[in-house]
Amino acid sequence: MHTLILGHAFFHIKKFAHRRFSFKYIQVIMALRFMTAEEAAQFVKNGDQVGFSGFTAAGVPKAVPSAIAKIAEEEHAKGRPFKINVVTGASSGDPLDGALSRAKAIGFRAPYQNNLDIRNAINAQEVDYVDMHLSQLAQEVRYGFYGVIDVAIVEAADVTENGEIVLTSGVGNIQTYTRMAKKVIVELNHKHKKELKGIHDICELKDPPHREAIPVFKVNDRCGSPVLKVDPNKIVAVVETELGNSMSKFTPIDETTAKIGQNVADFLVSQLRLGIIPKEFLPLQSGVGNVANAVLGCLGQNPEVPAFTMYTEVIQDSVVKLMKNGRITFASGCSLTVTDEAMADIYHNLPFFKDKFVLRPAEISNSPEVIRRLGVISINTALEADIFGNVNSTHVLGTKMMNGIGGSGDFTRNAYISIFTCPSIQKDGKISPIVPMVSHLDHSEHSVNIIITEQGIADLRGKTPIQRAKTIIENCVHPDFKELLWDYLKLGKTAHTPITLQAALGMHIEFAKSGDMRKTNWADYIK
Ligand code: 0RQ
Repeated sequence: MHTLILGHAFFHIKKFAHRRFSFKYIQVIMALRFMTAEEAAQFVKNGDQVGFSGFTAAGVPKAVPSAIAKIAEEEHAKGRPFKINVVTGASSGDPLDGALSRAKAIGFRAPYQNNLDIRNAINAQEVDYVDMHLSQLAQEVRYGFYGVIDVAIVEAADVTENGEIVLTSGVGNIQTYTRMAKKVIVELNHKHKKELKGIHDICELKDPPHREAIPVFKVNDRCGSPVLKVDPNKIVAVVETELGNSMSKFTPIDETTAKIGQNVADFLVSQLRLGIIPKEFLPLQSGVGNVANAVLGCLGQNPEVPAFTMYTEVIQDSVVKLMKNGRITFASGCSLTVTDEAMADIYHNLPFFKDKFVLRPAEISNSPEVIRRLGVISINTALEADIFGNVNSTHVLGTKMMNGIGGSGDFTRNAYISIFTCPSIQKDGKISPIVPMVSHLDHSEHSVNIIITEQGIADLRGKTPIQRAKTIIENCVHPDFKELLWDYLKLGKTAHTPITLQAALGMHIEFAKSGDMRKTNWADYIK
């Protein structure tokens, strides 16, 4: 069945001789196809569509993508084309998006990225980027919207001869990529322990007309298997690594972020007091970054808030901390996007953490069905929001792709209460993220319930467009921009949504012209 590469097997057994191997394990090692990342990368050909495991930098293969990038550079130096299509769970890390885009080796990319090099290539139209809801890619690949998966590359903490794989710290869409792929490459990462087995819940949805309900009724319900099952005949290579995720540390929380975090926590407590949020509380989803950390920190400290759960996509360091002091009782996600220190802490206290986390495929962690059923409260960050409650999460000044919509749409559209946060000013006060009309639309007024800046809270529920505009300007806009936005509102003729077409993007036009939205003069637009 398998080609036995004995030389490599013995080399690797020697290299990792400090580990205690059972006879069975050695048998498995010898049965599998061990080779170097460079050798494994040869299985990937120009024009292939490659599906990678993981979500954010967590659980993403590292050695083989970098080796593919080297092949691309060599091919380009010889004047030959070499590009692949890259599909993942979400963003990846520098060894994947960074290395491959620097090598000009990515033709097509979906569904999300947050890496400077690939962002520049996307905005230069060198990479075809499809920015999409993270819950949808696996099923759309299955529907055949994106053609075949030639190779799937999966990071594993353990692999058996039967093709049972224990994933590492992120899942993504690998259940679909490995099942559909013609070839599978395993990166066996010894940074992770096979004792992680049990933390994952791997299942794949059936497609219509056979789709069934997802039996997740509580955040900790399981509906799949602790291991990823792969046809062992498709495993063409196993590459051993010891590479960490190199997750960047968070910058210290500044005054603005702390105030936003406090405002979100105060709002949630107000809803708890009113009985809108039940006394047991509801599961939270929070995006990545400092605001999420600040919100969780404030909620964690508030004695009025009971110990709570998370139904989210990315589990960050702050969750690990709050779990240790009993403030978070369970977290369901798609990845442990934690620093190396937090990961080491999880491994050190694995028996404590193991029944408090579950890592699921993105189509389950971000499932609209489950999010709606559980009553998840979503908290995400806006690049800009308009006075009527529409939100832009993705495009700087309407044109340049920042990261992508990620899971923010999956959660916002289906949340019990959807919250967006942003600071009231950007770029030394020259930009107001609250504008008359968003320059790109990701989340519409129909899905956005609450907008929060460090200035205050705008509750948009049950309000008409004009009432929403007044609440947002009054409560969320920075004092430097309040008068400008009140004046804009006065320009509007009586209508359900009183926009003034010729001025609606005036603040963006002014920024493009002078570099400062504060200089906007409405008279320039309504001559
Ligand atoms: O510019 O980089 O030059 O300093 O944009 O802004 O305030 O640092 O934003 O890092 O919190 O990210 C929406 C992008 C916010 C993120 C977004 C400029 C600003 C700065 C970045 P510099 P900040 P953050 C969970 C759910 C979509 C995906 C998502 C995101 C830079 O949260 O990608 O929610 N969300 N996923 O100065 C012009 C404006 C601007 C602006 C900010 N209005 N106009 N420039 N900037 N606002 C995660 C996953 O899905 C995995």
